[in-house]
Amino acid sequence: MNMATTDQELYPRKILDYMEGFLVSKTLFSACELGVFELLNESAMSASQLSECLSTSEDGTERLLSACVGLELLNAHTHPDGPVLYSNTEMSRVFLTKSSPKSLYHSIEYSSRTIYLCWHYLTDAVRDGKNQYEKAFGTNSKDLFEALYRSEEEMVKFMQLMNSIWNICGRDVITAFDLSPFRRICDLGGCSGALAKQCVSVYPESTVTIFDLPKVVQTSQQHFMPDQDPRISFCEGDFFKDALPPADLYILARILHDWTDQRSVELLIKIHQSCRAGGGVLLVEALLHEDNSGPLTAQLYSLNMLVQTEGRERKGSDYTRLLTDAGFSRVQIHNTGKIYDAVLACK
Ligand code: SAM
Ligand code: ASE
Repeated sequence: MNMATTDQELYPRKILDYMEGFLVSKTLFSACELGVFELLNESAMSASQLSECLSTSEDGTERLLSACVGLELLNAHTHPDGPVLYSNTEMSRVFLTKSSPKSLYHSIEYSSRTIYLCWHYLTDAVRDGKNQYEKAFGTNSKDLFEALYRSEEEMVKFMQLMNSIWNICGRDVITAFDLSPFRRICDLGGCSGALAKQCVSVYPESTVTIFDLPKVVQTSQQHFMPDQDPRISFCEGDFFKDALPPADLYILARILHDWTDQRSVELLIKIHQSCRAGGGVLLVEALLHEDNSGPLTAQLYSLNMLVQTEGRERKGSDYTRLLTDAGFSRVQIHNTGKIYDAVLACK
């Protein structure tokens, strides 16, 4: 037995890291929620100055800041005869401050306030094979999106979560295939419109209709699309019940992973019926490897789909089967190397 193996057995670093991984998440959540990164954007500060501005205990603040330095979320500058001054790292400035165009602040807030609470019931979710809204929030989850949107505030938080990732990896999924032949695009369950914006920026000749539930469309128009882009329009409806707008390409981004195979095929058949010959459907999802060996993010997201939805993350071949069952052909799969991948199929 070599030394490396012996060491691993004596010191189970991975297990210790995993056991306490939630301490890392909670440190990040608290620092964001208290507004640490926001405040440090103005200038470097000492623990005592920060605690004064945030109305927090000096000792607690000092420990939180110190942990953020350990996590490389903050820099600490020591001076021989003054207090330690803390400042944002470049990464914190770009991704953790609210006003940054690439901000993940609202995703972190949703993780902290909703996902973290759902994951308290992960064991129960695995046992029962279904989401745990009833236990976590006391809401009946017969209609999935009624549970997800259990209050106006919760719906806006979910929309902000959906919005933020496309500023970071939207371009990769939209450019995975040449979509320029598809002039009329319909983003089904298009939510806040973040992907639609990416679409018209990459394909300026195209127009995008965002189709979503009425209250989502109204919120999107009011809060997420203040500047009218003539190439982006909205349509209110229920994609399981109502007629779909005519289009050359239908986008389903993070839609099928919410639903069972049966409901997914039901929706894909509806799209196939509304689609013209030569038209297409673009799926945007976090694809699992064919042997289920990874990526870890997709494996963990699939567990999240278990605690939060009726669906799962799937492999490229699973989506190919759903698409062909609904009548689509010429399925192409593109892995982007980031969280979300793209699958294109044609009628
Ligand atoms: N496509 C967006 C994205 O990737 O950021 C949002 C994905 S989100 C997980 C699912 C979206 O589907 C939400 O915007 C939700 O309101 C919408 N949705 C759920 N059920 C729907 C239905 N029956 N009809 C229309 N939209 C629906
Ligand atoms: C959904 C996507 C998400 C439904 C619930 C959700 C996400 C979080 N909660 O369609 C985004 C992906 N992140 C994770 C942790 O799954």
